[in-house]
Parts: sequence; C-alpha cells; structure tokens
Amino acid sequence: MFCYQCQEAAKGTGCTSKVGTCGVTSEVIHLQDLCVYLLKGNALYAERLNELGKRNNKFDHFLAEVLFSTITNVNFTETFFMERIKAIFVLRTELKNSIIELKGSFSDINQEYAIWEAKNELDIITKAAEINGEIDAPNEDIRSLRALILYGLKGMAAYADHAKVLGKENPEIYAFASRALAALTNDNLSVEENIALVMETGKYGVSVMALLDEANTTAYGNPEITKVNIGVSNKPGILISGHDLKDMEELLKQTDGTGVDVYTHSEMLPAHYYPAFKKYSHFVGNYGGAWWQQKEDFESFNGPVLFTTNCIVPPSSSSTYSNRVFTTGVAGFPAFKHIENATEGKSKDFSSIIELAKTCKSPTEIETGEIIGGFAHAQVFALADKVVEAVKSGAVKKFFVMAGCDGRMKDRNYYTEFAEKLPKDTIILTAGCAKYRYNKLPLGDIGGIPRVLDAGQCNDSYSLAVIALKLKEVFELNDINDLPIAYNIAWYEQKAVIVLLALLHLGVKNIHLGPSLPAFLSPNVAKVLIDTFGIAGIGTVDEDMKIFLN
Ligand code: SF4
Ligand code: SF3
Repeated sequence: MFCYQCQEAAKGTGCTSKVGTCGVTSEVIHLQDLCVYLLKGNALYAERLNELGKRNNKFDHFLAEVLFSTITNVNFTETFFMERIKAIFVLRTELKNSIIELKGSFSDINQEYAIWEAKNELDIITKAAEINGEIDAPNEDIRSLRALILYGLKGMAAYADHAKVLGKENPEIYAFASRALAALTNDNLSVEENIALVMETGKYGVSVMALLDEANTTAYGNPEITKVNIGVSNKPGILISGHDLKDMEELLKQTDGTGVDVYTHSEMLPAHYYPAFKKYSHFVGNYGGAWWQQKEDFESFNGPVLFTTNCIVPPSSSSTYSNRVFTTGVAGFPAFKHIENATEGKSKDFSSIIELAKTCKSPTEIETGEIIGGFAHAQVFALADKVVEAVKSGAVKKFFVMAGCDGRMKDRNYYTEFAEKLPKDTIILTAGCAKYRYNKLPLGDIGGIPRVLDAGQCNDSYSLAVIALKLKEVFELNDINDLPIAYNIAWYEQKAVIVLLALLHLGVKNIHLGPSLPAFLSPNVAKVLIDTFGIAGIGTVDEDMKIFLN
C-alpha cells in the first residue's frame, strides 16, 4: 500500500507496509483508495448533470460521508468500504439515468474512474490493490496539489456531515466538493489552476466551518466559560469520544436518570462548554488525554466507550476493553460493536451501551482537578473590553494560536515545552486535541484571563479566526497579520488540512506547522507555500521562541 495523508506517514514519506503507523491494514487502505478513485468518476457524472441544471442530493451526501470515512483513524473495517464501493456503482447508474432524462450525453466521460466496473468482490479487491494509493497525476507537483485539495476535501466533508446531522446544509459547499473532486481527474489543469483550486478549497473551508459553527450554536447555544472536572464519580460511566455533538445530545438524554454518568474523551471535551449539555447533572467530566492515550485511558475507565468519529487506535492483543467499545456514524473498527444510524425521524438507540455500563465498575481515578475552556468567539467577544484593555496596557504582549491535532510521536513534547517557556505576558489560543499537550499545566492567568483559551474542537479553529478578525476591527488594522498573534499549529489528520487552507484563505501569514511538514508536499509546492504565505516548519523551542518574539 501507499498512504501519506497524515503526519505520521512512515519515515516522513508514506506508509508502505502491510499495516500503517495508524494501524490501518493495507486491505482497508486499498478499499478506501478505490472508493475515492470511483467517487472521482461519479463526480464527473455529477458535474455533467450540474451543467444540465440539476444536482443529485443523494450523491452530495454520499460524497461527504465517504470522504469523511477515509480520514485517518475513522474507519478500519473492510465491509464498510466494500459496501460503499457497491453503492458507488448504483449511484453511477442513477446519475447516468438522470443525464439521459435531461437529454444530455456522457459518451465523452470515458476515464477509467468513471467506466470501470466490477463483476464481484474479488474484482473490487484486485482493482483496489492495483490502484495502490498514489494520487495519479502527470507530475509530482500536480500530485502534491491534488493531495492538498483531496485531503482538504476530506476535512471539509467531515464538517459538512456534522452540520448536516444538525440540519444545516449549504448546497454551494457540496457543489464545490463535487467540482473539485472532478477536477482531480483533469490533466489539462496547469499548476497555477491547481493552486487556485487549493485556495478555493480554503474558501469553502471557511464556509463549512461557519456552517458547522452555526449548526452547533443554534442547536446547543454558544459555548461559555466552563470548568470541567477531570476526576471521577463513584457511579458507572460511559466515555464518549470523537466530534459528533448530536450523538452527545442523544447519549445524555438516554442516560438521564439511569444512574450512569457520562464522561468525554479527547475531542469531545468541548461538549461541556455548551449550555444545552451543562444542564445534565450526570454529565460529570472529562476522562484522560488526547486520542493516542486511549489504550491506557480505556483500560482504567472500566466502562463502555462510544466513538462518534476519529481518532480510533486499534487495541493491542493484550487489551481487555475491546468488548466494551462501540462505534457509530462513519466510525468503525472490526472488533467493536456498531450502533446503526436511526431511521428518519427517530433517535439512535444507545440502550445496549447503557445496559452494559450498568454492569461495569466505576472509572478508576487517574487525576483530579479541573480544566477551563469555552472561549469560542461569542464568549471572547463578551470579554472583548477586558482583552482589548489587557493588550493596550501591555499586560498581554502576544497571542499564540496553538490549535490543531495531537499525535503519539515523542517530538510533540515540543508543544508542551513551548507552552511552558512562553513568557507570562502571552496567551495561548487553542482548539482541537493539540490542547492536551498543555491544558493541564499551571500556566496561570493575566488579570483573570486564563493563559490558555480553549475555543473547542478542531472545527472551532473557525472561532479563532473570527476572534482575530474582530481584533483587527477593534484595533483598526488593515491587515490581520499586523495583530500581535503568532501561529504555531500542530497537525495530524486531514481536518487540520482544511483548517490550514481556511486560515490561508483568510490571509493569515507566517504559520508555523509541525511537528513536520506534510509528506505530500513536493519541494516546489512547499516552496510556493513558504514564499507566498510564509509557512514554516518548527525548529527547537528556544530557536522558535526567538523567532516568534522578535
Ligand atoms: Fe500511514 Fe497516516 Fe496513512 Fe495511516 S493515515 S496509513 S499512518 S499515512
Ligand atoms: Fe484530534 Fe484526531 Fe485532529 Fe479534531 S481527534 S483534532 S487528531
């Protein structure tokens, strides 16, 4: 297999063994590759249909769901992707029929992506292995740009899917995703045209994060300052991980009054900041650290775990928790039970998880205390006077956006050390699971403003951009880059790619990206990012501190 879509790509170039660093098998990766390959073909038909004035909503939703499922650590099951490949063939026929109905033609759509057919599952497996991951392209720079677009689209798809679950959709985002996917097959596009498409991906990245922000806050209120307990109760509990707030809502409703407590893990921590969830007294706290610490955290949690999205880590053979882990939505792992989506108008049924929890011991305490968060845009705007005053008086010299992802590599200790060594008159703005590198450190506050302001999940990086734009307005600056804000961002999977492209679209320059630059950047594409946007990698903490503070 060949895969280089995440920061932990083997040797910094790509995973090529039977199993990736993330634990995904070559069989699954091959099927994911074939899904994306054939989706490009379907996108060609969808674009033709679009030219005839019609969109196929089913394809739009399917595209979002499937791209989302191919993000790192989301789904590890062969059957899931096999079923999706079969569904792609069915959808292809539907799209063709719609074109015929509208008196259109598709005789010129003759690329392999769009015409290849399988007679049986063996055909699918053989073809999947043949494709072998490399994004096909006329040269390495186009391949690199196509990777940036495709991985950005995967992140966009995840956020669009979350928004849709909460009833918010934007047809323009779907239309772009389909158009961009189809463009990945167009060898006539120049490097410049592909760069323009990368930038447009960032534009729609902003749109999708705005949409999800609207979906979340309309449904659950604006996040507010919250102290989250990191200790445990003496009741049995369910641990919920991932990013899906609708699942969070349902789980809280269905556990209410059952004697089972609910805890968040990793990226679900920010659920505590929403007014609609705070009202549940059995929503007791956050347990453990970032996703990659789950093997230890799940063992000692003692109760069931529900994955609503990534990041799943395959359990080791000695793990005892596999039989109490559940997945739902697009997440999946062969050894975990799966909670199916509800039929239209009904709720998902979490009763099997709740019944299992009742038979389990309460969680083992691994730490005590509180972490503070809830600094999304509305809450920060409410404190705007205080923040502006702190900047004007010199009490706050600089903000450091340290959003993004965490990961298991040792070199990510850099971010803990960086946070510790930052001068006391600086504030960290964070979002995503990157925060676990420093959110339990005693970094103190500046006149009552905590030195780590957590806006929420990775998608809430949007909030940090909104805050920056607001500060630009308050300080009457012409350029967002004139603000006393530095960007030292950590990335891991493809949602971080869309966040990065969104920031570039907003004109943010000089972003430092670590712990290593993406393996899918060719030297020339990396140079464009460096020359045009001032993107840089990271060095040592001391060197970088000097660069950032001067
Ligand atoms: Fe390797 Fe990352 Fe791909 Fe997993 S997602 S196979 S770790 S590059
Ligand atoms: Fe984390 Fe997977 Fe990216 Fe949502 S949970 S930020 S890595």
